[in-house]
Amino acid sequence: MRKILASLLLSGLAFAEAVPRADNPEQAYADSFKKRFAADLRHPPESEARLNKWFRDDKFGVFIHFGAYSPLAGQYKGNPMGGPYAEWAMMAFRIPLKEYREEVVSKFNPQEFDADEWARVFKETGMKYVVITSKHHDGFALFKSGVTDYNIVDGTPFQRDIIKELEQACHRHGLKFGVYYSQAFDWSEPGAPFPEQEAIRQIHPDLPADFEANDKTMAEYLAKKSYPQLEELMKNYKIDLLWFDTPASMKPEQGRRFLEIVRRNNPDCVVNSRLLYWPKEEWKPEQLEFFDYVSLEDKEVPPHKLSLTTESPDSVSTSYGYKVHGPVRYHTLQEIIHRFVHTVCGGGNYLLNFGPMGNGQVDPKALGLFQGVGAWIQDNGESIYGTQPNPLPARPAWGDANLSKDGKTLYLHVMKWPADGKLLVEGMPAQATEASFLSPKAANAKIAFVQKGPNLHLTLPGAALDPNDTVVKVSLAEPLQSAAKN
Ligand code: H79
Repeated sequence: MRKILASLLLSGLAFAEAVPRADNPEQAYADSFKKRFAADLRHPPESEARLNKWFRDDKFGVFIHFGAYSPLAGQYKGNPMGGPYAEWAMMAFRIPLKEYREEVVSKFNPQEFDADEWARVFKETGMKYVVITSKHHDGFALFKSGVTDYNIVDGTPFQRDIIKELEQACHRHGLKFGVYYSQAFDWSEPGAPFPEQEAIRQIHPDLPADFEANDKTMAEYLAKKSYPQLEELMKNYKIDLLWFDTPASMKPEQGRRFLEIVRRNNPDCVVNSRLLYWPKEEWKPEQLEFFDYVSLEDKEVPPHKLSLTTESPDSVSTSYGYKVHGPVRYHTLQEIIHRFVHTVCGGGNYLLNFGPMGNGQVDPKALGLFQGVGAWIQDNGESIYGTQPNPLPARPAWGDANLSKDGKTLYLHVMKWPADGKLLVEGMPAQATEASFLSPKAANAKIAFVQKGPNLHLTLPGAALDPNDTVVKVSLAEPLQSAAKN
C-alpha cells in the first residue's frame, strides 16, 4: 500500500506541472497522450450505450467543490495555505478531527445557499450537467447519512441536505445531476489511506500506540462507511453520474463492489475512471470494465481526439474549493473559452469547477467568468453540443476545428485573428461549398474563399467578431466522420 501511496503522491506532484517541461512542450504533451491512449482501445458496449444517452452530446458540465472548508477560503487561524487546493485545508494544517468538527464543521452554515439560483446560473452558462462534492477527502458528507452524524444535516447548524436540494433543483431545470465521492481518502477515518503517514497521528492524536493502518483497516473503513454511503446516495437521490476520486490502495474487487452498488440502483449511471485509476495510466483493455469514461488529470486538456471518451476537470482558478488566501490565480475568460473549445475539439467533455463561498453564494469572479462563457455559448453553442472532434490532420495554429454530428459542417474556431485577414485551413478532407459566421450577429455576412485541393483560403474582415473565439461555419460537399488520431 505504501508503494501505491508513494506513486499517488508522485503523480500528484507531476500534476503541479500539467504541461511537461521540454524544448517543445506541446509535442511532449501530445506524446504523453499517445503513450496513454493506444489507438485500438474501445469502451465495452455497456459503456458505449450509457455514454450515448446524454454524456457525449452534452459536452459541458459544472463541477462544484463545496464543503466545511469553504468558509476557510484557504486560511486557518490567520495562516494562509501554501498549496493550491483550498479543499485540502484539514490536511495542509493537520487539523485534528475533533478540532475540525468543533472549529470548522460545527460552524458551517451557508445561509445564502439557494439551489434554484445555482441551477439558473448553470443553465445560463450553457452547462448541461452538474457534479458536486458529496464527500471530499475530509470525510464530511454534504448529504443526510445514517452511517455517521459527520454530515451536513446532523453535524452543522445548517441542517439542510444540500445534495437533495441541488439534485431536485437540477432535475427541475433539466440538468443531469452527478456526485463526486472520495471513496478511498477519508481523513476522518484513521484506517483509510493517508497521503503522508505522519498525518494519521496528527489528525487522530488519540489512536492507541499499536494502531497501524493497513489493507485490513482499509477494507474495514470501506465496509463501514464508503459502501453504505454510496448505497445511501444511489437509493435516496436520483444520480446520473458518479465521480470517484483519488484511488489510493483500492483493489479491483473493491472497485467491483462500488460498481455493483451503482449499477444495481441505476444501470444508466455514468461512472468516471478514478475509482481505481489515476489519469497518468497507460490504459489497458482489461481496465475498461471499471469505468465508462476517462477523467483526465486535474486541469488537463486533450491535444487531439483520443481513442477513449474523456472529460477534463478544469477550474475557474488554480484551486477547486473557494480560495482567497495564499497563492491563487483565476483564469481569464479567454483562457477558459480556449480551454473549453480545445477540449471539445479534442472530443472530450469540459467540466468547469468553481468553489462556492462559505455563505453558499457563487463567488463574483466565478460568476463573471460564467456570464462570459454563457454569452459566447449563446452565439456559438451549435459548434459545441453534439459535435464531433477536429477532422483535420492537426490542430491549426490559429485555433481549432470540429465537425457537426451529421458531418456536413466544419466549424473553424478562430482564436488568433490573422492580421491580413487571410485564414488558411490545411488538410481539408472535403470540398467547401459555403462559409459564414456562426454568430447571429453576422449571420448574413458571406465569407469569400478559394479551395485548392486540401488548402482552403478564406478572406476574413479586418477585426475579429469575437475577441476570444470567432466561429466560421463551412459547409462541406460530402459528410465526414472524425477518426482517432493517435
Ligand atoms: O478534488 C480535487 C482535488 O482535491 C483532488 N482532485 C480534484 C478534482 C485531488 N486529490 N488528490 N489529488 C488531487 C492529487 C493532488 C495532490 C496535490 Fe498536493 C495536492 C498536489 C498538491 C496539492 C498533497 C499536497 C500532495 C502534494 C502536496
